[in-house]
Amino acid sequence: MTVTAAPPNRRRQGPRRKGAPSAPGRPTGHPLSDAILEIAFHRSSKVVGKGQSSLERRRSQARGKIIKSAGVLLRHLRRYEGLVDLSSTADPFLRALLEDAFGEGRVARSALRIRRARERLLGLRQEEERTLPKAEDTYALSNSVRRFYGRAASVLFEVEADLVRMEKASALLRDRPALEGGLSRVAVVGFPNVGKSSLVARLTRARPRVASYPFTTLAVSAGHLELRPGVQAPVLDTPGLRTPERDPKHPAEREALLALRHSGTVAIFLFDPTGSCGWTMEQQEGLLARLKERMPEKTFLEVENKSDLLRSPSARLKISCVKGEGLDDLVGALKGLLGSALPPLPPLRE
Ligand SMILES: Nc1nc2c(ncn2[C@@H]2O[C@H](COP(=O)(O)OP(=O)(O)OP(=O)(O)O)[C@@H](O)[C@H]2O)c(=O)[nH]1
Ligand SMILES: [Mg+2]
Repeated sequence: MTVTAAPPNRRRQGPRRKGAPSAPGRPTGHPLSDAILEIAFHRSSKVVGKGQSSLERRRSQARGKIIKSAGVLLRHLRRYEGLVDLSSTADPFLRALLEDAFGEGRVARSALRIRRARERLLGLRQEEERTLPKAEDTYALSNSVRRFYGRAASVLFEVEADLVRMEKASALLRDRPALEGGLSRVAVVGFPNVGKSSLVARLTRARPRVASYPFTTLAVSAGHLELRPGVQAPVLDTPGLRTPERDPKHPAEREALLALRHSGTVAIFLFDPTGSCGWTMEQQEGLLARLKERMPEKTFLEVENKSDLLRSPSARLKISCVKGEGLDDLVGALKGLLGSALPPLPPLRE
């Protein structure tokens, strides 16, 4: 659908037409497109024409306005299109997070629609540029500019939802860590409130929020543990997990599952045997058993936290994040398990 938008000096030209970019501050169904159009039209309103005669100056000005506004619009669309890295080299966890939040392929389709909108804009610009030399008077010239503005506005309005989606997708990923590390990426998982963030703070320089209530952590973050000089493993702090089912209701739990699925071969499953987290050992063991069933390729390093309060008779590693006990043993065990995921040591010099 093509609509006609008013040129930037529309206030002098009477009431705003249907579909035209709105006055600033006026709520519309396409605030992002409006904002971009506003910038483009404002910039193009500054264009002055050159030429011997008045008609030639108006012709050059009309051409300049179309080229300037198209340039601004194309730049903005290109920026939105590239807001999120959707290439096959993008982190699989981040891609899975986007699929979970927006639906399969939705963000990629939005990027594609924005690219098509750019192509359409380019086509419209060329079309209008071709008509300018044929314009015989200033009326025809301003008509040409107005037609371009209107068509450009229609193109942007059509991708408004896609622009919004790209912005939301980029905001979702903004706080997420750039997760390198591939196979050596270690996710710390467990029920809420068992001390996962406390452990990540102990093992790395990261300082995630720690508090005595469940779901303090709502998004994955990462710190780095030095395994040997120059080799670091990203350690992922994850939100608490209460169910291993594919589709938990809480988005933070889904994120924890995705982080686990897309982390390396070794994960730490953290228990709180004191029950002060709010869940019993039976419940925690049940969760671990289901996770093992669902992800048989993973090795879960089973660790009991809060040993300053309770040391159970189990054979599991015992740590206290509050006292800093047992952490060396934990790091030693991690290094052993991660051995094959690490790059080989450089050969010794003779
Ligand atoms: N006594 C004792 N308390 C601990 C220990 N580790 C953590 N805590 C406490 O347990 C509570 C939860 O710690 P967090 O590190 O926030 O737990 P979490 O697993 O990250 O919690 P969520 O982010 O909500 O899933 C806090 O009050 C911590 O101080 C420990 O070794 N001993
Ligand atoms: Mg936490």
